[in-house]
Amino acid sequence: MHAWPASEVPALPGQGRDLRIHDTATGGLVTLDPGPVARIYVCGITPYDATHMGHAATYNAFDLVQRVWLDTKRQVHYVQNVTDVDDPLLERAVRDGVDWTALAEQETALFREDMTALRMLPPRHYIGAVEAIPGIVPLVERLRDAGAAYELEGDTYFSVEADPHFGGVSHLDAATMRLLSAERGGDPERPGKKNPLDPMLWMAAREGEPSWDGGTLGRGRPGWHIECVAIALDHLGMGFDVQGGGSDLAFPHHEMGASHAQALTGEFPMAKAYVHAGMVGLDGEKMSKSKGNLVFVSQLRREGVDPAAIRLTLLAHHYRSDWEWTDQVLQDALARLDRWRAAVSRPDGPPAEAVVEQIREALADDLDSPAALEAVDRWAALQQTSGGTDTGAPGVVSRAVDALLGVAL
Ligand code: 5CA
Ligand code: ZN
Repeated sequence: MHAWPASEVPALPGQGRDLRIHDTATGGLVTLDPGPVARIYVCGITPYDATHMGHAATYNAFDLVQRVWLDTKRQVHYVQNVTDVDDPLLERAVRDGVDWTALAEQETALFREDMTALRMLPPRHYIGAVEAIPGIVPLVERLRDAGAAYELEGDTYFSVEADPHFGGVSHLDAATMRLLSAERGGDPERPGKKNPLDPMLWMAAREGEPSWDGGTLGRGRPGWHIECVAIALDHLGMGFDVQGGGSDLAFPHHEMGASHAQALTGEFPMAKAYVHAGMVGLDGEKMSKSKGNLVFVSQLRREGVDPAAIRLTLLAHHYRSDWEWTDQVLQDALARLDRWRAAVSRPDGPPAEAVVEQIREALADDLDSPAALEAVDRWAALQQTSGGTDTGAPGVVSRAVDALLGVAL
């Protein structure tokens, strides 16, 4: 699958900083030490509806990770998937009487447009679940042959007991895991499973649903967690730097994925840091496609809202906090964008070095984007009240805001 075009990332004077970030698995901040090529896997969308502000906020967080690494002159090897076959997508297609492949293609195309408009840097590899199937089947066969998977009425399940580190990403108790598993695509109530939490690796073909050749597994389609593991291992290998997603992916998705990978390779851990973004809500509830309480990026763009203001709204919230989308947060961002644009549209101004360093410092400190915005606010306020004589300073600030925050002034 193709990704979307990259906006240019201006080079900045001075030195980038190494990223310290919160890792769900250890429950604390870790300073990442990637080699010259940093490796990151970010879980992509299930394309049955348009990109909403929750998705955008999560992708914004991982875009910042990329930008901090690029600023340290590293290359970034970024992989993202598209869950282009799964229950919610098939259910929506049936509900709306449309072809599921057409729905997936249409929503993926819209996602690319939204990401481009928001200046999110594209992944190097953008891989659909369907195109990953030939790589998924042998992994499931290997797990089964190693005794880490078993068959139940034609379906193949992963045995969570196969991974001694199971539970090490989310650290949840069994009752909570069971509850979340039922809410998030699992089937803990199904009789005959070895452990109620065991997730499906390969689902035997169902009447009226698409299916693919599964070798010795029989025709069927892949489970959700093995999809991301197959794509991540294929393009990044074990021990990559960050696996990212929203906090609703910590369990079961990232927990199960880590277990699949660890059982497959005998290595630990799959990712050096598991990074999770907070949930964006609307009217007191998590924004979600299934609840339908959504503010879409594409809708705001159609209404003529500057994508830079949408991006500033996301940046005004710390990525780990849960927050509410309101008209006010967007209005605040629009006003900030006006102030910043006015401040950089002069030939000279207050010195820019300090503000560049403050943005760098804030982002390197667990992606503290609100602190980064405040640093630019202070510079813009100074420009407005007393100005300055540094020729070219506005250009430097403008390039820093672009390179580190993805906002074009
Ligand atoms: N395809 C899978 C991941 S492999 C999936 O979860 N797709 S999704 O479309 O449901 O979500 C895409 C990303 O957006 C995930 O990282 C998810 O955690 C995040 N996300 C979904 N809803 C919200 C929300 N309300 N706030 C913040 N992030 C969200
Ligand atoms: Zn995923």
